[in-house]
Amino acid sequence: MYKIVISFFLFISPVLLKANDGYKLWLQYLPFENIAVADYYRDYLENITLLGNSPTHEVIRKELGISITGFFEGRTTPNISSDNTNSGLIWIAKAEDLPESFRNLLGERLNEINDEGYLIKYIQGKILVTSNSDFGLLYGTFALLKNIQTRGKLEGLDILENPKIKLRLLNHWDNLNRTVERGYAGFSIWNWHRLPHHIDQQYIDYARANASIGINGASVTNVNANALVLTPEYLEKAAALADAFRPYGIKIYLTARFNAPMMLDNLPTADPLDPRVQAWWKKKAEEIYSYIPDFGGFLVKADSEGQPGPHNYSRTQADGANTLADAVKPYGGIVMWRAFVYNEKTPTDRIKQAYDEFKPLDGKFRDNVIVQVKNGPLDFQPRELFHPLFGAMPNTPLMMEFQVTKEYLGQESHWVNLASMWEEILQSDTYAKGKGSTVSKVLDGSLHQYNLTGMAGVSNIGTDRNWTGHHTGQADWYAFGKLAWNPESNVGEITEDWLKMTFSNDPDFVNSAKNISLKSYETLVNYMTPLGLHHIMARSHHWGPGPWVTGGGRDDWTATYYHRADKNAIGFDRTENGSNALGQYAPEWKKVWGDPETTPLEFLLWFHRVSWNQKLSTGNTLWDEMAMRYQQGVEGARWMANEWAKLEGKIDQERYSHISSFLNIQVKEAEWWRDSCLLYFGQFSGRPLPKGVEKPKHDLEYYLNFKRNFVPGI
Ligand code: BDP
Repeated sequence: MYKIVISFFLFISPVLLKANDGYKLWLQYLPFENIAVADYYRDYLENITLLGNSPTHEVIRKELGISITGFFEGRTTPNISSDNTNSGLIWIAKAEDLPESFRNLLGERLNEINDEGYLIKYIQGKILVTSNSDFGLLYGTFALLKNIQTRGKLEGLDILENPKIKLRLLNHWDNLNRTVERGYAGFSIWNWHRLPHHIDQQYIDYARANASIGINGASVTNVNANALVLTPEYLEKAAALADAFRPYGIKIYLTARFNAPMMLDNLPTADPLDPRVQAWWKKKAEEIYSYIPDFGGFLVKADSEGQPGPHNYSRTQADGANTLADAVKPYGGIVMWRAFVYNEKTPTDRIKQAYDEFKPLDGKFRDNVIVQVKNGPLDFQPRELFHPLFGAMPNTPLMMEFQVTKEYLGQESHWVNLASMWEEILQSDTYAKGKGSTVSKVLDGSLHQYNLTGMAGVSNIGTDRNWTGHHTGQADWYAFGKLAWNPESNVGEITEDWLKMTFSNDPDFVNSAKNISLKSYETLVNYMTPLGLHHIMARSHHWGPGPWVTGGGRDDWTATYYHRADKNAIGFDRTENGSNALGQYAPEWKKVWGDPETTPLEFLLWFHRVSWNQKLSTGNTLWDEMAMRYQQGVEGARWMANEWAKLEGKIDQERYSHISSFLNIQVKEAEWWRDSCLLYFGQFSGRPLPKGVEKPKHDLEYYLNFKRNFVPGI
C-alpha cells in the first residue's frame, strides 16, 4: 500500500490531472503533495478523539471524514473515536466534555473563550480543540483543518479566536421565482418549489462553507421584498431551510415588506403606530416562531426605490423599525433596518439623505434594532468614502452592508479582490472619538459599546456550478466571512489562505496569484472610475460604461447628476460651496477634503469640480491624468491576464482555462470602459489624448449605441 502511494506521488500530482469545476470551494481538502507532507499529518489525523453528542458534533465528524478522505485520497479510513480514555492525538471537545486533566492543563485560557470562540492548543504532544459551545467547536475544527490545508505546523499551535462581530450574515437578494436581483451566477439556489420536501445537497454544502468562515446567519430573500414569504406556504419552506442550517450555526432571517399587513390581510393601513398594525406584526411573529423557533429576525428595506415604509404615514424610520422589533422581541429576534433610504423628490444631494434622516434618530430605536448601513453613502461604487453615519450614531448600533456580488464592479466576469476595497473602508478613520476611531471599531462595538454588532454581505451565490460565476468570486465570499469574524484580519493572509485551500500550496502559484489578486482592485478603479468618478455605469443593469446616461424619470439614477461634466470642468462640488455632503464628516476630514489641493486624487471629483486644465499633484492636468489612469487600468488588466497565463499547468486545466477566458473578457471590457469614457469626456475637455494613451477602437456613436438585451441581474 505504501509503495502504491509513493509511486503515485512521484509521477504526477493527481490534482493537476483531475477536472475541477470549483464546486468544492475552499473546502477542496487537496491531497498531500508528497509522502513527507502526508506522513507529517498522518499520525494526528489517524488518531482523533471527538467527544460529545449533538447534531453539530455529527457535522464535525462528517467534515473530518470528508477532509481526511481528501487529504489521503481515500487511502486512509478516518478513525474518529468518541472514547474519552482514548489516546487520540487530536482532541475535539467542548471544555465541559474534556477530561479534567486537559482542563487543568489549559487553565485560565479556557475562561478567555467566549460563546462562539474556540481554542486550539498544542500541549504535551496532543492538539486540543475546545470551546464553550457546539458552534465554537465547529469553528475550531474548521480552523484546524484550515491550518492543515495551508500546510501549517501542528506543534506549538496556540490559537484563541473569538468573533469580534456577533451577526455575520449573508443577504441573498433572491426572489421567490428564483431570479436573483444583482445576481450574476445563475438563479437562486433556493428551490422554493421543491421545499420543504427536498433538501438539496447544495444547501448542506452552502452551510458547510459558511460555517467554515464563521457566517452565522442568512437572510434568504430579496430586500425588495415579497410579502408572500411571510405566509404559511413559505414559512414551512423557510423552516425546512432553517432545520438544515441549524447544526451549522446558521440562523434564518427573512425580509419583511413593510405593507405586508395590507397585502396579506387587507388591513386598511400599514401605519406602524396603528394598534391594528402592531397587533398584526405581533401575531405574525408568533406564527413565524411556531415554524422556526430560532428565527433570527427581519431585514427591512423601507422608503427606498419604491418600497413602502413609514414615510407613507409621516412616521419616522424608528417608528417603523420599533413596531417590528417589538413583535420579535419576546422570542429573542432582531430587526436589521436598512439606512439605504433616499428619494428623488428630496432636493438634497442623494448621498446626504440617509445621514440627514437617521442621525436625528440616534438613540430612538429599540435595543433589538440594528441599523444596516452600506459601506458608502451612494451605492456600492468601485470606490466610495465610508458612510458618514459610521461614527455618527453612538446610541444606535450600526452594522455594515458590503456587496459581495459585483453589481458595479464588472459583475461576474471581472477579477477584483473585494477584500482590498473592504479593508480600505474598515480602516478608515471616522475621528468620532479622536484619531483611531476606525469604521472597524464602530462595527465591533468597541467605539460606542454597542449591544449588537453585525456585518452583512450581499451574496454573489447562484446556481452556477462554481457558485459565483467567476472562480475568484469565491474569494470574495470567503473574505467576507473572515472580515465579519474579525474586521482587523489581514487581507494578504486571507487571500493567500484562500488560494492555498482552493487551488494549490505551490508557492510559485500562490505568490503570483496573490500578486494579481492584490493589484486587481486598483486596476479596476482605474479603468472604470478613476479620480473619484462615480455612478457612470450603464442605466438599470449597470453593466459597462454609461457616463452619458441622462434624463429619464429620476435624476439621481443618471450619470450626469454625478459627474456634471461641461466644457470647463468636471466633478460634484460637495464642499460648503456646493451640496456640503462634506459637512457630514468629522472636522479633521473637512480640512483635508475641503480643499482640492489636499484631497487625495482618489476622491478628487467626489468632492470637487475641477477644471480640465487644472494641474494636479502628479504634474499632469486633470484631463491628462484621467486619460492616463484609464490607460493604466487597461494595462493593469492586460498584466493580470499575462501573469495568469504563466500559471498554466500549475493548477487543474479546467479552472485555469475558465479564469483565463474571463480575464480576456475583463481586458476587452477595460478597453471598452477606457475608450468610451475618454471619448465621452473628451467632448467636454476638448483636448487630445496624452502620449501613451491608445486611440479608441471606435467612435463615440458606436459606444452610445451599444446595447445588449437581457443583461442578467436586474
Ligand atoms: C442597488 C441595486 C438595487 C437594490 C438596491 C438596494 O441597484 O437593485 O435593490 O441597491 O440595496 O445597488 O436596496
